[in-house]
Amino acid sequence: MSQPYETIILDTDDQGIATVTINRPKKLNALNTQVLEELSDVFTTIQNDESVLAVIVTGTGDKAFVAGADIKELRALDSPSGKEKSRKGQQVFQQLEDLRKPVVAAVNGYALGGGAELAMACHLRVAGTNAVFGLPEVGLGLIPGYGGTQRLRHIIGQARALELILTTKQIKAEKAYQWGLVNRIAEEDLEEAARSLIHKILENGPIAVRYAIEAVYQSGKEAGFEKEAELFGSLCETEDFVEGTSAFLEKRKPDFKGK
Ligand code: CO8
Repeated sequence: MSQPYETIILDTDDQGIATVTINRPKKLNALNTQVLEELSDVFTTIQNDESVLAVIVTGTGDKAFVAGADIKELRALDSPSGKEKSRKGQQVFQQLEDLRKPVVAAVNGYALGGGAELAMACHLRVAGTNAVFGLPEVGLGLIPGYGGTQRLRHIIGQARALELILTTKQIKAEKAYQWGLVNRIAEEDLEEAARSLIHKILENGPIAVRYAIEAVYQSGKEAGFEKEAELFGSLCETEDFVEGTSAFLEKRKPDFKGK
């Protein structure tokens, strides 16, 4: 699957892993309106394509994942248009988070502002050794506007989230790993590390993986318990559940069919 986007490269391999590459290397892959529109389209395509089993999000080049929202575009915003742009970006990133296929950010350099927010909207994050995370917005007289105030707090906790947002300090891969912002650091090939994480996930029951993502993202403890029980019950009716438990009892590897 390959689509004619100008600012995105979408490639799907024969194992059903789609790679979404933000492709504006001359501007360090900064997110302008066109990138966001194309991303929205790409995420819809991926959602509707059953042959796509998992997604990697990354940026072109070895310097930046995404260096933020396009500051040149931001400069022209006023109150109504700023709010609208923020809402639009939130929606696009939510489309990504709402994919019920594992989404892994492969962070290949600067992930600043909207770039850090994009990585946070992915389900998991693998950092290259050159990854740098930061939320520079208050230094521009702004705040994170693509969901970052909420997601960062969930991922690393309120105190560390506030420290990053209020000081605008940048952290490298090692610190991001210590703080739980990234799941792994790729000591060698970043793409390979992201793929290996995905392969590990795809060994498991596909419906169970989908439902696990759904349950973890259900907000509110009571609603979360309800969702968990409902999905657990549904899984008990699947062939994968019979296969997974039988394989354990028969001391063999399961052969899941996603049914
Ligand atoms: N926007 C636009 N252009 C950018 C951006 C950006 N975020 N980042 C880099 N560029 C451009 C530069 O202007 C430069 O272009 P040109 O060659 O035409 O002058 C080119 O990319 C290369 O950049 P540098 O020369 O600056 O490269 P350096 O290696 O010297 O520096 C840095 C790399 C440190 C990453 C530096 O480019 C930088 O600090 N970039 C800006 C980072 C930033 O502040 N990002 C946050 C933006 S705000 C944001 O993301 C808000 C999100 C929420 C918005 C919600 C409502 C819309």
